[in-house]
Amino acid sequence: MTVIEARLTRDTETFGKMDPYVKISTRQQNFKTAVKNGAGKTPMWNQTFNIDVKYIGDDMTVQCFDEDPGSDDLIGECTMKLSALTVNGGLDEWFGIAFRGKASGQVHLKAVWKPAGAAQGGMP
Ligand SMILES: [Ca+2]
Repeated sequence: MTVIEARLTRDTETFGKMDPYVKISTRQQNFKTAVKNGAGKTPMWNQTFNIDVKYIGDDMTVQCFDEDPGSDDLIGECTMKLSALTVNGGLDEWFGIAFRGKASGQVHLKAVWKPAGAAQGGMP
């Protein structure tokens, strides 16, 4: 799956521009993109990760953070089923993210689904 870019509407910086990165979490794996220093509300990553899909009923969480000295600020997040990556051979979509129930931007994800003799289990 490739984390392409984001358009953020929430700004966690009072001064200067945000330093965004994306964290992808599944039950088995965690991935993090590079930090785009000073990219503000329109970061581009174009970074690809291999997500090992064991159970397509599992959730995947996409979180966008602003790196800060000390603790990073969460800009927004969304959760989807891993099955979303496997439908029609993949996806190329913008996913809305939210912070405390309020829309805070969109993250552009692209995924190509390659079955690797994957188990078909895990469906509810
Ligand atoms: Ca920052």
